[in-house]
Amino acid sequence: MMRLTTTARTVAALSLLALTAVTTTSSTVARAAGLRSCTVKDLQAKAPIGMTVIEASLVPAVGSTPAYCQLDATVSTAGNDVGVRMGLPEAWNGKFYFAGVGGFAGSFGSLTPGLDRGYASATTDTGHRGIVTDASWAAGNPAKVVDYAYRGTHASTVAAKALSQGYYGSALTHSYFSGCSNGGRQALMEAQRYPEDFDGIIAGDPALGTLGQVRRTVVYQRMLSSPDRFVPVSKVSLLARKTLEACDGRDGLKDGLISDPRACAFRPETLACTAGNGPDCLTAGELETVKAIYADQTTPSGAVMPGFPRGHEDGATGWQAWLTSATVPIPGPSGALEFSNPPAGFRFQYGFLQFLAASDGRPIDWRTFSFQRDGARLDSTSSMFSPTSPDLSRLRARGGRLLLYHGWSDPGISAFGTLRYYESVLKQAAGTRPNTDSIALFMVPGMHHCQGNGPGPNTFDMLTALETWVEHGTAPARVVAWHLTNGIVDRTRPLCRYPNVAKYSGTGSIDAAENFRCEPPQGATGPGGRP
Ligand SMILES: [Ca+2]
Repeated sequence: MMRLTTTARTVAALSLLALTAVTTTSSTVARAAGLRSCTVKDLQAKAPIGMTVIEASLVPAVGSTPAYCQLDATVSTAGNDVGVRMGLPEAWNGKFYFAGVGGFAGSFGSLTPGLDRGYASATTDTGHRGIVTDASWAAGNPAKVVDYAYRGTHASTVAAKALSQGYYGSALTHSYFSGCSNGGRQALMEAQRYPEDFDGIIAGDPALGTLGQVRRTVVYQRMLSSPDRFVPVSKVSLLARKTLEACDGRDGLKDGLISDPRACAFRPETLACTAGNGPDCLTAGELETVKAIYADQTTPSGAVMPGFPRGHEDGATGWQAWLTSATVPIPGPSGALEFSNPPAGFRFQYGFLQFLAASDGRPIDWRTFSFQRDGARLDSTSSMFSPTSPDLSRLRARGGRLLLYHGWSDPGISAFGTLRYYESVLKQAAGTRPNTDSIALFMVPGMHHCQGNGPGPNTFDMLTALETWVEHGTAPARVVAWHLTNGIVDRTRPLCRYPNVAKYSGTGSIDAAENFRCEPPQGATGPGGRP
């Protein structure tokens, strides 16, 4: 037997390794070039009619995201082309994921949550390009308006599902949608209009369309009618301190969180200045604005536009970002007050009334809008933008699931609106079976608008809860949320399926989820109720 020197053995071993490497590379290349080619030409061959693939490239694995084929495409609708982005992972889990997008859309949602789990993933710009606060694309473009309202999401979903099946040569086992804010609105539109598109749908902090926008208009008309109505950041912080002092313990645990604002009966009038303005009181003008934000507004026909829950008003993602602005409004060219740095809520109501709301296509001036004069102009577009139909019978009939969540302290879209919608669905379904087996709601204490924002545990994984529900029939009862400070988890807490709330067991850290149980709430908190 030939004796190999150390060097020879090393060379032999290296050759074997090299051979293995070549073999592996060859088979990967063969698979990629054959079954799963990521070129425009090969993807186009598998795309459905009406879908045009524009760009495609393989994206290497990075961090928790596996290697995938990314493609951009358009899907034709009547009078418009809708942009679609897809990510098709090499290691596929057999399922489909669609990501919603916020504001007035115009860009793609993140595919990462789907790709990281091996989903064939897709998202749409809803038929136009632009920044999320811009609605000017809608002027003179009724087809783009319909696509933004609901049609673009459906058309993209149908096309992206077909291309995914063609790409993998296999049927999809399950399809899921997840979105927050306008993405939550897209989610509800899918559940109500196209329940065959998804097996499971997550609607987070959903925008509820026309009345939500017009409520903002009504509040800004008052807020910007006089300089003394502006509420500076320092006074928002005062309000947040006082609501917390009054209401933290009302949920049974002094933990810096108002877990159920319906139990918080704090009256801002108790902060009224008695001897001129000062740092620890609210002037009459400031109080007017605070009360308008908390209060329900009502249309002449009696429709309620819910106010905002009390608590956790301050912070960079709180009222100053969405409702009141961080900078003092100043007189514009006409002499009327204008925001130099408008809060997001102002930008959205402005764009909505200017470019989207009127069925006749003419702009509505937010400052002079009146329900008596202009209300009828909103009627025919209202159902197009507003995902408020309580009838989910078609979703129920096919065994579909809708999972809702909403930050109790969301200053952008009132949590009371989502609670009302949830209750309207249960009421509509009363007497049918299954009643509550197709919809679940999780209220998130101390969360501002969508995940990652606000002082409460605000980051959580609803997709796993939804997968378990859809694929194994186990409805979610408890989802653990966590709060991060500088990237470090400093509190975990269960979110409980409504109407249950998280109750401290009485022992152990109040920052650890395992020391909390989900239980029915104590005390009187009626349907959609207020204290
Ligand atoms: Ca508390």
